[in-house]
Amino acid sequence: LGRFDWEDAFRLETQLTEDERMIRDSARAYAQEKLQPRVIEAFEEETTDPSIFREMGEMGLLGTTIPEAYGGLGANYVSYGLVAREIERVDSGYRSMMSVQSSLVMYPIYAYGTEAQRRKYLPKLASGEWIGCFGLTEPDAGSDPGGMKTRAEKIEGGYRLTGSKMWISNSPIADVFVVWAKSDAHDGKIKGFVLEKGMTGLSAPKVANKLSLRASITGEIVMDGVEVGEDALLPNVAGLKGPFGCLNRARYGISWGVLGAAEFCFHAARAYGLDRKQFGKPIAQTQLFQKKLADMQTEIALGLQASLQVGRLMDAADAAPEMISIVKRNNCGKALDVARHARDMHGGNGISAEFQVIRHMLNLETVNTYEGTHDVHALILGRAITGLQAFA
Ligand code: TGC
Ligand code: FAD
Repeated sequence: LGRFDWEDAFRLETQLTEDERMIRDSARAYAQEKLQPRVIEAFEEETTDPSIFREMGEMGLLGTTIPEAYGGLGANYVSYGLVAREIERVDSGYRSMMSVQSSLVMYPIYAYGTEAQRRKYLPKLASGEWIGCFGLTEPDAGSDPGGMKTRAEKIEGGYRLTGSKMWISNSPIADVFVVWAKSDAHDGKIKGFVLEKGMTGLSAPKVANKLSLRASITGEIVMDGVEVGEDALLPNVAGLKGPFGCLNRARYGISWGVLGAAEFCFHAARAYGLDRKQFGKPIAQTQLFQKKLADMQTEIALGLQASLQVGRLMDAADAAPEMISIVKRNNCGKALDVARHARDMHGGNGISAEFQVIRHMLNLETVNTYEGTHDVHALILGRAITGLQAFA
């Protein structure tokens, strides 16, 4: 008979290569030693420490999949997922900072940019010297990014960008802005542009008083006739498939990340239940408590196997976006359930910052919404299942 490890039900460990385990272990050590000690205060004070980007850069955690020639690690997508899981075990906001920089800023510059753009931006983004942000969502275009109003108007030698982006991770502290706009020089198609802090007409005010993801700074991007040269255009993609190509990668990373948060909550609930006694016995010795733990373990184990399979297919350049919708949607929804149950299983202590489960629960509300809401991913899958699109 095989042995059973409650922490690793399907032996994920044995399905990873030595390189993948090494990257995972160094991400875990960094997250536990450097991020865990500051997260409770960062969330409480709603502050983001920009030096985290440099620290992550030093550890090789930014642009994990970008080739070494541009400062990345040249690792595979399974490794990227494992990094996301370790960072989000501490906080979804820290994982957000990492995944925006890696999948939404470095990836489009690498995949759609010129050689000059790659050389100019990627090494400094990989080291964390520069902080990046990704502007797709607008006040009136969230789930429907094709409805964006931001325009790039052709001017001599370049473009003039006008419009505003909303709910943008990292934007108030960003040096590099990847923004998406409808370009009149390209038949009104969506094109990507790389803007830089300090450009005339560009500002990024902070969105304050979030009650979720408080350790990750969020802002707007306001473009009031920002003039850029031809060299700001990402030439090698047009249309929504540009931003979606980035989102595929970030959504996949999130599918691993949220399971890190769920594992934290599962482990915390188990430890609490073994320690806390009511009616003369540990609450972990009651049937209801054990059922909740079993549900948590099951969803986490199944989710990890699914993300691993999608990661292996991504590494073989054979993953379909619908597969990513399944794991993004299901793992986020299940992680949120796990966090809500863990909060309940801690009783009154569950609402205290010190026990951390309520922070994960609050964060996961955002993660369930951004990068395509739970329902929007259901509609993407519904379209694939029926051939009928139900968005509009
Ligand atoms: P649709 O007609 O389906 O597609 C338009 C074009 O895009 C192509 N495409 C894809 N390409 C690559 N990967 C994908 N996943 C793709 N999905 C679609 C498609 O082939 C087509 O190409 P072409 O050449 O024919 O033009 O577009 P639609 O307008 O009907 O889209 C509907 C819908 C709902 C699927 C889509 O708009 C959607 O996914 N909405 C959700 C929006 C979203 O995810 N926003 C995320 C913003 S960024 C963010 O949240 C960052 S948070 C990060 C953090 O802090 O961690
Ligand atoms: P809406 O699209 O208005 O949706 C509201 C509700 O309506 C949802 O329940 C949705 O599922 C539902 N709905 C919408 N359309 C349909 C439909 N056709 N059928 C049925 N139900 C529907 N964006 C970026 O570009 N860059 C970032 O870095 C970024 N970071 C973010 C950070 C945070 C903290 C948050 C909260 C958001 C961030 N976003 C970012 C934006 C995020 O991607 C959007 O919030 C998300 O895509 C949803 O858009 P919306 O908020 O406009 O909601």
